[in-house]
Amino acid sequence: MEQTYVMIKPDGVQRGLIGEIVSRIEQKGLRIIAMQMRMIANDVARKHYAEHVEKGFFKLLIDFITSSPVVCMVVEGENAVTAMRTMSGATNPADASVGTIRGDFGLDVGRNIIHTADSPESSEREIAIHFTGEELIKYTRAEETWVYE
Ligand code: IDP
Ligand code: MG
Repeated sequence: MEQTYVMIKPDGVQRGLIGEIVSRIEQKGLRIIAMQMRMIANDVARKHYAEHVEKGFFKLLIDFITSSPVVCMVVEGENAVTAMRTMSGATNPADASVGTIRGDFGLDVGRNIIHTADSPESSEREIAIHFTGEELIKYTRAEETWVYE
């Protein structure tokens, strides 16, 4: 089982998409093992997006992600990192396929609704930024014998 870090961004929360997104994650068969609504502090945002510090959009990205509540999650399942990236769609909603979260609900790269870690290594790094080990809940979903062969 793999874990991935997922965050519904301020635009997703403000646009009333929390339920829709959580529902898609549940319906996929993935297990949400941590979830909390938060205001992201500036230093946490800078750590989270450290790889983009040199980019022209960095300041706007930090201002945006700290501007309003986000929903932070850890999602677990077989190939959870790839599964969540595929469900989220391309970074720019203009390029994202219909059926993906960004493809269905977004239009602008700076308002692309959801963050999902891009690799198992990024996932581990991001989970450690946003959650403590004790906050990750170990359990199984009753339907998992029907999700996995
Ligand atoms: P990802 O979210 O699909 O992993 P990244 O390249 O890691 O995409 O970029 C992080 C976030 O920075 C994007 O989700 C998007 O919100 C923002 N971003 C990326 N590229 C641009 C851009 O060219 N202009 C404005 N914002 C951008
Ligand atoms: Mg990224």
